[in-house]
Amino acid sequence: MICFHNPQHHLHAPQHEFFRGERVDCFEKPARAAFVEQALQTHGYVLLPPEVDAGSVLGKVHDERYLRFLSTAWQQWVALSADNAQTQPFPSVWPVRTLRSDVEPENFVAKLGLYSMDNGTPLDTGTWQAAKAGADASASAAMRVARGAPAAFCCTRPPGHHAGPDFMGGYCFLNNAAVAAQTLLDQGAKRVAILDVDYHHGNGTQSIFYDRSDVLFVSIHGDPLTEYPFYLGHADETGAGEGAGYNLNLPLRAGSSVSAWFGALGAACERIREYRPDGLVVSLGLDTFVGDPISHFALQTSDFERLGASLAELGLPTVFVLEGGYAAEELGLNAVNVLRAFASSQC
Ligand code: Q9C
Ligand code: ZN
Repeated sequence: MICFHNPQHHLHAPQHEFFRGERVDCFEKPARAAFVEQALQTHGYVLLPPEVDAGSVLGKVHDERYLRFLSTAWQQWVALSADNAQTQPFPSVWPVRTLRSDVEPENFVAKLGLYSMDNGTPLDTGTWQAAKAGADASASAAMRVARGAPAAFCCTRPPGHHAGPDFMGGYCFLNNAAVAAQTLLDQGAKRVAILDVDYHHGNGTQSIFYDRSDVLFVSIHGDPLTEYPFYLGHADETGAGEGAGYNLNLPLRAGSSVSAWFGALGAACERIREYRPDGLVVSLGLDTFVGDPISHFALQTSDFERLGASLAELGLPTVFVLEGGYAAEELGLNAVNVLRAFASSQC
């Protein structure tokens, strides 16, 4: 399988995040991608650097105002004080209900709140460079599939599926899966399905395509009643306007069994078949793994082979995009197991 990687991912390496009120080391760290790259190479995969500029596609899935902010945020932060180069900015105020989000404030932290859904997504000096190169890698994988490759994998971080049209959150800045789907459409696909198997609901991806029928979004995730992102991902979110009927959420309670998870995967695949898409984008979060430190499903390393084989049965040109997964050392084999089982079952 064709694999793209993100040669700039290490430029996003924030020091800490907040967890239960305490500063802790970031779960979303460079070692994650390094372990996946290493496992891919061990299994004979070649890692290609990005070969497409995602710039124009990014403008179709994110708001211009947000992209302008994100691409200059670190410079804005450091311009406030030279010491800021050693300090991570965090938002502390948000435009919740009744407050205005149409006027961009001049205060930097207020801007950061306007463009963030949480305080768990720290910016670093190279966040934009890393996120943009990741979007380029995702567009590159989609472009290869659009040109006839049966499948491609984008090995990148930071992840993307929590990033919405105009906000970052959940360690995500640019929505790589949305970039892949939009690339397939721009290259001639009429319908694209996105299947999000990350433990957390892909709220950003859902929001980007919620009122569109050319992208079907299907997600299996921890029930937002108790799991991040909390405020989206319920079963009654089925799409709006043109997009009515083209969004399917399959929430499972935290602690659900492996057999319940594969039951949901069966329902997801059935809906995707019915949609008859020209291509599939898989938001490949690996935080469904039993050993994940922040998630509560129980997939074993061998279950990722079963996932890959099930996806191959759809018989669709497929772009895999890495999302979450925080048991860093195990990510490599879990990712490789999905890809190898997919490739060996694909007919
Ligand atoms: N502050 C992805 O898997 N909250 N994002 C964790 C620590 C956010 C996970 C709690 C979890 C986001 C792409
Ligand atoms: Zn996740």
